[in-house]
Amino acid sequence: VTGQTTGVPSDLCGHTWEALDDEKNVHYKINLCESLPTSDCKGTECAISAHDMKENTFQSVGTLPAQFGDNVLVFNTTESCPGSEHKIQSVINLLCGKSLGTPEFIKYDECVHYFEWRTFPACKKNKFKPIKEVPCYVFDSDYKKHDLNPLIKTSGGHSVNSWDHGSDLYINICRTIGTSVGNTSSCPPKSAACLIKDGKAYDVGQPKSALASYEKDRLVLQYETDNKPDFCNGHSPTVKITFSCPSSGIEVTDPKLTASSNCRYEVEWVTENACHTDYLESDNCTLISKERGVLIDLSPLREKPASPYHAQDPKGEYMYYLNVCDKISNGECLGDSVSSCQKIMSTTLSKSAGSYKNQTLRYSDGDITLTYPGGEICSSGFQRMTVINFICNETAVNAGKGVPEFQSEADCTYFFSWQTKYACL
Ligand code: M6P
Repeated sequence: VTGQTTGVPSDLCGHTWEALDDEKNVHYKINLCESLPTSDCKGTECAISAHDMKENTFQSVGTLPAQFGDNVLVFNTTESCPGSEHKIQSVINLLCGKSLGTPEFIKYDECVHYFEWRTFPACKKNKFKPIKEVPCYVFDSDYKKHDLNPLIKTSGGHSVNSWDHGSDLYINICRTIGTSVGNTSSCPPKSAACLIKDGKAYDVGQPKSALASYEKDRLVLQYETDNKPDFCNGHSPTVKITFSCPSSGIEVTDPKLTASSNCRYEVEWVTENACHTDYLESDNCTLISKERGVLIDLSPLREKPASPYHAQDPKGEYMYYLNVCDKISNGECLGDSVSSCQKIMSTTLSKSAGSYKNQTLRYSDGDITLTYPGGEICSSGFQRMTVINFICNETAVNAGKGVPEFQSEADCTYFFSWQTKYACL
């Protein structure tokens, strides 16, 4: 059975995805378009398997074909749910996201396994569809998730430090550079690695296969292309990017070119983004990591919901109301869990730009960010989202608490910076 026949977005086919219920210790494999090996599914074929890691048992929790409509995928089974009339099922709710993303386990209720997946095929009008993108996360042998989605640029690339001053290498992560602006504006849109040499831009690698891991705390992404620039001595360029999670005492770095003979580029990037996600993220207002010697607590920034912080954009078009790790209720953006509200000054309208329910506090490579997803939907299908970057300032205004400052908007994601003593570690 193929995905095409059921209308499953083809961008999500061709890969076995993984998700984790870390409370119950269940590891899921998900293939929307082709059956998994029977060894994953207790002897039958299935599309979604659940591996109970405590009991070491496997179970089919969904078979093909999926029913697909309104961005919801439903996978049925023929197995009865003990103590009820219905059957074991899985439901995946697709939401518009700016990259391929990853399926996330949400809950298990009455034999139904629920997942949520923020992914570009769920957006309207192909809004964030790249030329090519590959899955950008892995589960390691300890079933810990490593996710490089935060490094993906919607378009453009990261600059690679190189010893060769005559040329500049740019890489996007897991995704093509696309039609971009700035330094990569002359790059071939289908390249994910682009070399600018003597003022000319060359495609030196396109994404083909998913991010992989062959060794603990090291992730590898490989790009290739059929394009053969003259300076490659007859070879087709390849790019191998190795990401490593810094172990104690090792500093994070920018992406660095470590080899480049005959256009075989090797890039090394020591970044905490390569570490497992539970080391980097928290779903509440504190982030404690003994291993890293990190203790972040943003709860002193929380204000009364009726008197939230406010910030205006430089043009004065919008006023934003924000709270930290809590809701706002100042009469704008009605809703019971709005944490970021955008008031449109020329009208009486206001839009929720995100909620503290499902918020993420993340500390990676020195950056503290708080993300509020789940705001009101834009015409692309993307739910407005707020990202606040907290910066250490021991002498911040407002008795050291500081205030949010609006930075920019990119396709219904709103970025703020916030200097505060509570970001000093
Ligand atoms: C409003 C504001 C903007 C946003 C725009 C999106 O004007 O919320 O920040 O970019 O809506 O408009 P649309 O839904 O038409 O894409």
